[in-house]
Amino acid sequence: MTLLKQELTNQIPKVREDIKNLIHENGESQISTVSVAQAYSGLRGIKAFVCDTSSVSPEKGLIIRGNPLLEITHILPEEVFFLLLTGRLPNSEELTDLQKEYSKHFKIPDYVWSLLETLPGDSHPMTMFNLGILAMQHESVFRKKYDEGMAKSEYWEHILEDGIRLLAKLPILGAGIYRMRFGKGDRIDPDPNLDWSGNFVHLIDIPDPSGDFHKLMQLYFMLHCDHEGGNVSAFAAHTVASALSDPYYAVSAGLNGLAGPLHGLANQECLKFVLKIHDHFSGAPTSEELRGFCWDRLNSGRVIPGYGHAVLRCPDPRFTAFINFGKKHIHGDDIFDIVTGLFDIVPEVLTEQGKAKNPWPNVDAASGSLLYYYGLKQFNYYTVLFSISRAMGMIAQMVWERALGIPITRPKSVTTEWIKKTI
Ligand code: HAX
Repeated sequence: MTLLKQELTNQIPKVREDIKNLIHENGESQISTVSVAQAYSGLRGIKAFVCDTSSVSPEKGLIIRGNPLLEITHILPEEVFFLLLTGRLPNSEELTDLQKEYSKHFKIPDYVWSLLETLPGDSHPMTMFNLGILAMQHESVFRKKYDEGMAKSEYWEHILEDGIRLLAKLPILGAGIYRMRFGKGDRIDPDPNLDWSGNFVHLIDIPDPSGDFHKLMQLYFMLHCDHEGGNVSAFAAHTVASALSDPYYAVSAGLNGLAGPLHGLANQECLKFVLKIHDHFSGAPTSEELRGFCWDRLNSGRVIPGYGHAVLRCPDPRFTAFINFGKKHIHGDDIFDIVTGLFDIVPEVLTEQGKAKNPWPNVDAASGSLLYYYGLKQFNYYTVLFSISRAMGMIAQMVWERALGIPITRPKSVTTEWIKKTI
């Protein structure tokens, strides 16, 4: 048994008991109401289910198990996964134990690569990535145990087992897709002595003499890990997993939502937008030129990618973390300068336009410029990186949902006629 599983085995009975008592004593207390406008507005702001892995404060952004994001940007993705699941950071023995467990499950079945090779050469990397995950559903331990008749109390253990096996493979799957899709030659074998992000850097084989690209990927994979439960990808994964579909089905479903331009695909759209500005002005424009470019975009009826958010009402701390990294490591780069220039202009422009409730940048506004700087220039690949990381949050949420016996998701929809009669 991994030390991570041991820790959860200790915690779960206490949390089960605590929640049982909470429901027993306060089960009828109201925590939210729903207005007619909300029913027509993507359920915005309705507090209707629980996610303890992380929370998002409109004024402070992402808080992971009580830790404001900017206070833990130094931790490894492996550490953040342990934190999401258990509420505390692993000690060095627990960290090594988890990394060792990952290294046992690096192998991606050959049929996955064969399947991906049959796709059209210009397939979107997210399609390839999600298909790869779905194909590996064949390997699900949860599914096999369910078919054998496992007890409900054991569900979480096999969700965790599938989750760890899947997480072990994701940087390898992602890097293999990068090499296949962009003609980078044969796949490279993973190295069990490298950390999760280090293996990714090793496998895509972008030269990294300073080690800064490795540091960027550690930060990148850490920052994107989770964003509470109500965003499109987490909620989709939560819903699918609630039907007892295994983590391969549920993560793939969630990531199909992440592939939308209003969600995770915004990082690709954002760099596209920045490169367009660069081409248009043959370099970094002046503030006035940038302002005019943003207004032209808005006046053509399009959103400014990387800005706005359904919950946040402040600059996203994930954006701040990336900008801090860029300011430390990148000097005299037009693309990064355009990104910082946009931060000076866009909030003002969006506020003047008066539509967006949050004029501030989100996570996707800065990440692409850093990847581009280090030589990862194929921007239609960027959402795959987001996905490799976000799977951690989805899996951590799923483990707890099954541990707590949360039933199948089934909110009630109503008809417009019903609303008119009822109000
Ligand atoms: N540029 C232009 N207009 C914007 C805008 C932006 N960046 N953000 C919001 N608006 C507009 C909306 O399109 C909406 O217009 P309509 O009334 O004409 O429909 C209006 O402002 C009100 O929207 P809102 O309530 O502020 O925002 P929503 O909660 O509906 O949507 C979005 C949140 C993130 C989808 C939105 O801000 C957006 O489209 N942003 C650009 C795309 C983007 O960066 N997405 C990534 C978000 C972070 C994420 O999930 N990453 O994975």
